Amino acid sequence: SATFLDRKKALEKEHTSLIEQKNEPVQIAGNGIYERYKNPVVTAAHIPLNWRFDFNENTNPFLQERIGINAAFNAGAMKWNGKYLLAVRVEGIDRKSFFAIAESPNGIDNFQFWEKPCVIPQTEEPDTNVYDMRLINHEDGFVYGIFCTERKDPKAPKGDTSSAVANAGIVRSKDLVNWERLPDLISNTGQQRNVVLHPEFVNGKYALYTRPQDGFIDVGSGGGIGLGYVEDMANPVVKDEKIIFGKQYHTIYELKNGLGPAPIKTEKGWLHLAHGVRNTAAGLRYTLYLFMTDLNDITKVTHVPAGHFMGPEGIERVGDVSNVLFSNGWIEDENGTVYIYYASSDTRMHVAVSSVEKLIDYVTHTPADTFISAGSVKTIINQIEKNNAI
Ligand code: M1P
Repeated sequence: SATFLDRKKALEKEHTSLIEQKNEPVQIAGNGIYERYKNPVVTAAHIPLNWRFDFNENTNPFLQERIGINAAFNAGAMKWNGKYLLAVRVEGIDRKSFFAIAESPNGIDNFQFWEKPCVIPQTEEPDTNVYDMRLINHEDGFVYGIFCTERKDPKAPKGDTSSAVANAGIVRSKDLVNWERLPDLISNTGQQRNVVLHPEFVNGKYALYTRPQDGFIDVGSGGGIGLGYVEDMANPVVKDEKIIFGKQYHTIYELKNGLGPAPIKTEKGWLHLAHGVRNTAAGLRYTLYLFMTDLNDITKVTHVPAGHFMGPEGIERVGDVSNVLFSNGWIEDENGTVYIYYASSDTRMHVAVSSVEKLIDYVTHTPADTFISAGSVKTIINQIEKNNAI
């Protein structure tokens, strides 16, 4: 009918104009470290219409949305065949997350999803929910996707229908379409989330950043960013796991932290992007921070600027889980530009743009935390006096 066709046209028009909307840096003097971009790069509304609507007028005369999408966030990222790819955590209104690849020609706008969402083979124990995939182009020739797999806690008492167990699921691919599922991570330090593969071998072994935790949400006596080694990804037993960046009282990572994407190798060291979580009267607050590790000893943290690198601002502060910035993807371009893909409040994806040079400058010259107020005052006075002397 005319109404059906009009509605279809209107939906297509809206969708196309969203996808084709040009992005631009936010016009403020900024902090000189990165530039935020005005529009979110991927949202639930970017999901292709034919994933959501049955376009057969006989079976869907009102052209109703049959499959609703709630959010698109926490994306892994990599450059692939000259395109900027995001492995987006898409969350349906049925609460289930899955992965789907969105591709952009320039890294800042025009992200379009591939034809179908990723098909992740299952292990013997199906994943109830999967999310937060890190994409790692490993020197062994495979692209790995390391993600969180969540299942109901088999030890949950009767009537407890929310306790869950988190672990790292592992897939690998050579074309990002056909994924081979490997066994889930085998670690003896409890549950795992925010597991990331180091892109290079370390003494012939795979090195994995971990985040052991006692419970599903609470890290408990565990926590911190760990590092352990795996000999064979087809039998991913983590050995010699030790914490390289622990949580600490009265910091932005007081309650918990977790690594974001795989680190970027620079001449000064490995650049890391992570998230830190603190508690507030309004609930948990997630911010992003950077640190650097030694090129020859990846367990050694060499630089940690005080405080957060990015915190939620404006619209970013509001969403399904408010006051959250989370990142598990960034792309270093051939010219040293770094595209930092971050999600706000478990709802949408954004980009901020920096460069390897700027990030090294930030990490190596931003004053470190003194962990006490008097120390912060001293750091400020030191800078005032140096400025006065100019
Ligand atoms: O809701 C905020 C984030 O919470 C979890 O992160 P973490 O394990 O560090 O607490 C994850 O579930 C993440 O997906 C989510 O964005």
